[in-house]
Amino acid sequence: MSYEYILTETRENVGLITLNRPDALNALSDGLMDEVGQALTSFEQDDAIGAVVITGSEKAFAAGADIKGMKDRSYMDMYLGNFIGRNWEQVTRCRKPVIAAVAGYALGGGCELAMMCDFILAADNARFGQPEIKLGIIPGAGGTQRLTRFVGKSKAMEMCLTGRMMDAQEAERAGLVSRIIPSADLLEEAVKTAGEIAAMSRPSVFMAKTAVNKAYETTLAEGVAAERIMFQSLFATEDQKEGMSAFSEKRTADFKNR
Ligand code: DAK
Repeated sequence: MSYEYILTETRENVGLITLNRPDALNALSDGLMDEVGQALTSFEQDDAIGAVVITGSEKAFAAGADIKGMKDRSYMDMYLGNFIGRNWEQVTRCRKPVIAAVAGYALGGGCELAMMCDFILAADNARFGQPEIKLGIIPGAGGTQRLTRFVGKSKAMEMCLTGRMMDAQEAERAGLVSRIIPSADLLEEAVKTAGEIAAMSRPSVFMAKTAVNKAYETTLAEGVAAERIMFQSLFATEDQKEGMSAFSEKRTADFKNR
């Protein structure tokens, strides 16, 4: 399938989505987000794909939602039309892990999109921010909520109230990104990491993702209880037998996703 605003590609067991509006620093128009949703759905349905990477360009992951597309909208356009609402949560519905590989600007909706992914790998030139306050609005795709959970109230509040950007080092210290990678190696490292995940037993991957996400949605006791049930259920899989046999026999496990 060919798209107008993104590029897609398959690298062995990894699906790669590259945001591709270079003239607008990958500003996230409705059309672009529709295409991201379609691409995610198609990778989700492809059994050969075990994980997905979303990336942008070296200058910008995405500089936010498309300001020029939003500028003249009325309240009723936004509210009744669910403008830039209908297609934004697709990434959070994906069962397969989605990694954000962020170089350059990840601002506003770009930062929010990265935070919707399962984790963020950052190039050393990455810059994260929620500058909506400078436009007379506030974050609208989860920025005030997810950023606060990642970096805590003080830093999130300062960023949302001033629009100040964080560089990659600060983002790593604050827990927003999992690792910093030299810019030139970012995509290769992200695809390699996604490939490693895709080679694991898929039921374990799905359950690990579900269990970690529970930490955001439940009490500690409920999260631990849910984890226990998932842990026990994995002993019903052939892959658990294979994984533990492979360890005992000093060989690499050959998971069948069964
Ligand atoms: N929208 C549209 N065009 C953009 C853009 C954006 N967000 N960001 C950059 N561009 C365009 C510029 O207008 C320029 O186009 P031309 O003028 O050449 O036609 C081109 O990209 C290059 O940008 P600059 O010339 O500005 O490049 P610089 O290197 O000088 O500056 C910059 C880079 C990233 C610092 C600057 O472009 C900038 O400040 N951009 C805006 C950043 C921003 O304010 N982002 C937040 C946007 S509001 C929701 C979902 C999402 C959202 C809300 C609700 N729901 C689901 C309900 C999100 C809202 C937002 O993200």
